Amino acid sequence: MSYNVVVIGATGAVGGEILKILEERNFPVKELRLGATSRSAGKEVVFRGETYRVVETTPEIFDGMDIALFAGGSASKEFARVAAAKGVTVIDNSSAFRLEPDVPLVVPEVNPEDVKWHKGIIANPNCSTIQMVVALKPLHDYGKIKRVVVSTYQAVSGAGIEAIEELKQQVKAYLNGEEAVPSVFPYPIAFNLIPHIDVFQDMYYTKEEWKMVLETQKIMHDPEIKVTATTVRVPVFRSHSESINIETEIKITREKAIELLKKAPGVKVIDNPEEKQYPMPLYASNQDEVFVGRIREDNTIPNGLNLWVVADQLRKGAATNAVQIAELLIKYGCVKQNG
Ligand code: 2RA
Repeated sequence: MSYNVVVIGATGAVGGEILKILEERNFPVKELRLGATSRSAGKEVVFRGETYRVVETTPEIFDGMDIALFAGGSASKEFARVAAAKGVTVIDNSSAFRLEPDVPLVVPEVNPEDVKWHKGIIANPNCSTIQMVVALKPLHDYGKIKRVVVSTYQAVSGAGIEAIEELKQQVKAYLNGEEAVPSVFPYPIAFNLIPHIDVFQDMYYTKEEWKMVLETQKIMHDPEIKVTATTVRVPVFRSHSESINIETEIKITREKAIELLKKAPGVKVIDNPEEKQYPMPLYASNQDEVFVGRIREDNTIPNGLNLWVVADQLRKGAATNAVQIAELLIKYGCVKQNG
């Protein structure tokens, strides 16, 4: 069986990856439509050797479609409920619906069954949350995590295609002795770090930091897990890294953690200090696994563990996770066919 699929935000960094991944995973696409803002309408995109013209997103684009993949941004608020009302099953990568009680927030390696209770919209979590929960799930199942302290090192592509250009331009400018003028970010990102992602909210934490707290609790079905986050933009093009410290109820040794993580779906352990082997963004890019390394016990508390977690945030942190959700929906028979 194949499905009519519409991708909204098809020309952005995540939209482009969604199309690549639909193609790579041989997703059963019958008809494909591509929507974007009026600024990007008219652009051409090649999918499975055929050229498609991107159109401006309007309510009509959803007519007769079965699955809508929203790459993120303001289109979600404007059109996701419209699409769902037309019987289209929406997978949404924006933050608009993630914490709504009637919207499942799904990471297929962690809470796949949640897709079954969707009411038209399934939310894709934030990139930094996805890679963290994939790594933490097997440890939580074994030792029950009480507290997580996470610091992120987030690539510029998390802020879109313009942010990639901004880093390139600023590196060139800096090396030419010219001024690096910021536009996407509040300060120069080349040769710098910016401890500020998204807007500031309660208690001087940013929205990105609150996402890691609240989304983790929803995905793990555990409002008791305490998470505190510091999210930082770094001058890396692709793949987010995270330094994670956890405290568990039951002690998890380094050896046990490695054993659990090696068996966990979607996880690849790279942890061989003698050979200088650990995950790094350059090597995680364009892959779907969540890479975990630098696994060591925290000797300042009885049951603590430190981890270093790296993943391609455009793929597993966004597009791959969204397409995996679509695959799960099909597997569980949770997609209405309208076409
Ligand atoms: C970022 N978390 O990296 C965002 C993307 N979803 O800015």
